[in-house]
Amino acid sequence: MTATLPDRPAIVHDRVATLAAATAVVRGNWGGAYTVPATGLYPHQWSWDSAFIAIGLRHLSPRRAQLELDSLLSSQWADGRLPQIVYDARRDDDYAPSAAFWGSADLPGSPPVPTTGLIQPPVHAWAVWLVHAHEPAESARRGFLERAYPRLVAWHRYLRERRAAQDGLAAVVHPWESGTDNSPLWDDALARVPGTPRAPIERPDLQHADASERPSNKEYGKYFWLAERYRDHGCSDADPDHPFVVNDPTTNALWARAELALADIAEALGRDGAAHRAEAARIVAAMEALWDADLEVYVALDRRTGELVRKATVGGLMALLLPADVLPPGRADALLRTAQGPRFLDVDGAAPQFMAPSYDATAPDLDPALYWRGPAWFNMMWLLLEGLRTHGLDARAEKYVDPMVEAAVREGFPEYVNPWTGDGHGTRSFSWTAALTVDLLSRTVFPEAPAGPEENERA
Ligand code: 2M8
Repeated sequence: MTATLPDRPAIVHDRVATLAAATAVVRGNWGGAYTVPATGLYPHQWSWDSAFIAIGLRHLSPRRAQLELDSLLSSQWADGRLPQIVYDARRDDDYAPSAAFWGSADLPGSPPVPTTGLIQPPVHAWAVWLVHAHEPAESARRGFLERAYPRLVAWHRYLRERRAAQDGLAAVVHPWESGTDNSPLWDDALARVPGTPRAPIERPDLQHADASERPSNKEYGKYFWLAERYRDHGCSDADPDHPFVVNDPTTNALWARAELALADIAEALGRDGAAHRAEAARIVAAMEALWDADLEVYVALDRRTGELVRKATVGGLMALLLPADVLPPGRADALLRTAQGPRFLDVDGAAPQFMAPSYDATAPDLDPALYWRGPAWFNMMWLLLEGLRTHGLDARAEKYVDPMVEAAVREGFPEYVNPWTGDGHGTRSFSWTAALTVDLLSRTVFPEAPAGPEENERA
């Protein structure tokens, strides 16, 4: 199969070999009940990573995909939150902040396993639905939806009651909660956060990734300070002076998308999905507060100042995951213009990006190699391709698949890449890069993915 990347000669990549290589990475990172994002840099279970990983795993082993999500859902707090990280106690020195830092066992309503108190974007209900819909008989046989549905409802209730009480939009209280950790969207809010935590700032991450590609020590000081503050208030969401409270466009768009998935799940269980569809519509209506009509993208809203953060990021396009009739009139067209324009895919440009940068390609401070400040991420591009498909641009989406997965395999399934050259950055053998490669190839190229040894687990 021939694919082209800008500024590179035609590339020959073998879809069968790419699928096999991606499958090997996903299997290699399996830890028994879930998949670590990367064995060195990220040695625990991460919340939204598990959702993306399950979307790939469903092609390899529906049972394993269910287990991935079941294990995350079983780490739910009494208030419904799904934690950002579920720790593997055996690896507690290998990532910071550690389970010991959070001491979740001492916090009210925490689960029996050690976790952080923070959250990540709510893509889980959609992942549960995609895993179910891939093999409904297997899902029904194991009662997957019956088990997941009440937990997902509780998770969304946590967002609504604890994070969205003020204006109907879910707020993040730490950049880690957004999943887009050091996006330029957080710079202004972080500016008022002290960088002097009590705990020593540990950086085991720098043993696995180049310091120039990770957040700085200055940023880490603020990250630790904010995490301490949230923990010291019992992770209760009741701290009126918490300095970082921001409405994130990615979190809210994915929440609305996940409500539609909850409606599908409810209906598959013979219940009424109408309340979930109404909730999706309510979130979309609340998101009008985040719409920037000049940039034609959703942006962030700093709840402490009431100011919009008027910067275009790939997360601001995620409302494309919602059908046109759920969005305000004309909104899908505006988002598609932005997605395909110079800030992101630049489809009519001289050297179009082969993946959407995480941050506005026309911004003078874009850095194509620096963590969430310009490089392209495979989960965001996968979501954007889903968004194009949602609005009937299947053929356009398909054109990106080969260059994207070719870069993934050539660079050893990197955490992120330069959106113009495809050069890899961050850690390698990164699970969601490999899992989403499996997904893209399995469903668009190989509807019948080669069966692996896990097939035996179906018994
Ligand atoms: C990155 O975030 C973690 C903190 O959660 C980190 O930088 O140490 C982000 O890319 C996040 O989106 C991702 O879930 C996590 C694990 O892959 O890594």
